[in-house]
Amino acid sequence: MSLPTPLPTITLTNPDAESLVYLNGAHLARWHPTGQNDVLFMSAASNFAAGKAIRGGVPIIFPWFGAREGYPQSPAHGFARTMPWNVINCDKRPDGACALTLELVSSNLTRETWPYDFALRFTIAAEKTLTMTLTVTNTGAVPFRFEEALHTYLAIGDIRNASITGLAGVTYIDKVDGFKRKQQGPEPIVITGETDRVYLATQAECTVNDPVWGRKIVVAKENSDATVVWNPWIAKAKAMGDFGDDEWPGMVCVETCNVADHAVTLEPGKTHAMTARIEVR
Ligand code: TA6
Repeated sequence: MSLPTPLPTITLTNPDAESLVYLNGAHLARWHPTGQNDVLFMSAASNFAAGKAIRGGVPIIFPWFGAREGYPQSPAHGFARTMPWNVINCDKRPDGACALTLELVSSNLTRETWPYDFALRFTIAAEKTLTMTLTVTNTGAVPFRFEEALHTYLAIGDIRNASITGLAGVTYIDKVDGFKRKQQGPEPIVITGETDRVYLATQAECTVNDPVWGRKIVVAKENSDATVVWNPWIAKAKAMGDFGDDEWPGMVCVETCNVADHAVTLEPGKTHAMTARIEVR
């Protein structure tokens, strides 16, 4: 699928994969391992405009997740995904692949919304495996508490035939049932309706089993204590203007994050790094 590029973009190409990153939000929009279907879902109805969220790929969520408590006028999922990031470098790694690093630092604009000083760095190495690391540094003089997520949209053949393993027995917040806390059973997760769950106290690797496309997508992580699983299903898909009414069967979000009970408090001068590692088996 070719993506429109009205915004500044960077294409990463190596023998194992091709990827596309928008500087708007440091948004990895495409990761296409050689010989595979695209692994990241992208809505055909997505916006690609400065200051607007992109509906697919890997939105970077910071410094709050979902609605901002006490600030109804704040945009959902923070401001990092809609701001322009700067390219810091593209390091050739020992294995020959390129690791691209982008940065977003606090400014008068961000301080108007969130009164802290920070530096975010996002590093992507997109080859046979996709490795993404989001690093948060407190560059100010006071501690701050933040939520973060790599809100990864995975492309699958059909959600109605897919299942997700790795979260058996884990407690989750069910956002489509009054934010009640429930416990996941031992069986693989199957999606039969709008599903929006924040799994807590889990560092587990998750596997999306996709029999329609005959593949498994494995999402491993470091320094992340929560995982979100989301599919909008029929009604929510229709309600989203930047998401096709018929696109919900072709995607599932498995999000690597620190949110809710696992928001991070960072002391001045300290750094926190969260990594997601995705591969197709
Ligand atoms: O991560 C799942 C979620 O929080 C859902 O509740 C849904 O709102 C989704 O994110 C998309 O959020 P967005 O702000 O991009 O429309």
